[in-house]
Amino acid sequence: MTFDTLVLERDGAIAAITINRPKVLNALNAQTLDELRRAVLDLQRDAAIRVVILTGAGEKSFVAGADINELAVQTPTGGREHALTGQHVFDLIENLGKPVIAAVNGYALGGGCELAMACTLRIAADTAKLGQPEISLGLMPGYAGTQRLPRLVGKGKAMEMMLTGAPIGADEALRIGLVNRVVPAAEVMTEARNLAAQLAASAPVAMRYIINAVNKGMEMPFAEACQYEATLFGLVASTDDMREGTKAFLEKRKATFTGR
Ligand code: CO8
Repeated sequence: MTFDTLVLERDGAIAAITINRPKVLNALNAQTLDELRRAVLDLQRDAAIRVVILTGAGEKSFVAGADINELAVQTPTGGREHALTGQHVFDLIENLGKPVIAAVNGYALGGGCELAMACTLRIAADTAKLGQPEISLGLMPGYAGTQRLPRLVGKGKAMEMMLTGAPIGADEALRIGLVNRVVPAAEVMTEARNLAAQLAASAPVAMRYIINAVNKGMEMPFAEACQYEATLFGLVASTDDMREGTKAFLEKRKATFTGR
């Protein structure tokens, strides 16, 4: 599988996708979105891959948004289709069934912030700037930012960020829960790889069900979501990894998970 606008690397159980359009600060055009869709589906099918890292090429930017050259000439129907396409790709990332870690190495603006939010976890460089500046272009978020941002940081802060369009720094993003960790810029990939290695050693079926229970459960009434959780718990109780994890604890040794 070849790509023009991103780089896909595999290293054991960890894959890394790098959005690779540094001349435009890794802005997402239609081709990038499509390549991202293909890369993500490929990684979903690859049982050897347990964790994915997503980052941007260069030192300045994760993703500086949707490509404004394309937005400037969009039509109403085209704009709707474009938004739906982006939402579909980001849904695939959110529901990949394996953790996706965003290594936010710089600007995560507009579609870039929305992409980071679709990831399971976010590690930000201390130099990162995150925000939804669409309003300053006479636009609004269209890759589900109006939905994921309030779910992550609460309605009030999300409204403020989207209505003012003002980006926030990494420390503020950490404070409001938009990112999980902040590290010095030079260490963002190391931190992401260390976290990925830790997660890759965990039980993958349990991890898949946790991600699924959180994502699907947040869309359900509480009691229904608890029923759903219990069903997944029943399924996880059928795995070799559950037997190994509990046995290893009782035998005071480290568990070795096989993914079965
Ligand atoms: N699209 C296209 N080109 C871009 C983008 C972008 N989003 N961001 C930066 N670039 C280009 C610049 O035009 C510039 O190109 P050139 O060298 O040819 O002039 C190059 O990247 C470098 O950028 P700057 O010179 O501007 O770099 P600075 O360090 O001065 O500034 C900023 C960096 C602050 C990040 C600045 O580039 C900026 O404000 N970028 C735009 C950020 C933005 O508004 N993003 C949101 C876009 S809208 C969006 O994402 C909507 C998503 C939902 C779409 C739904 C479907 C319809």
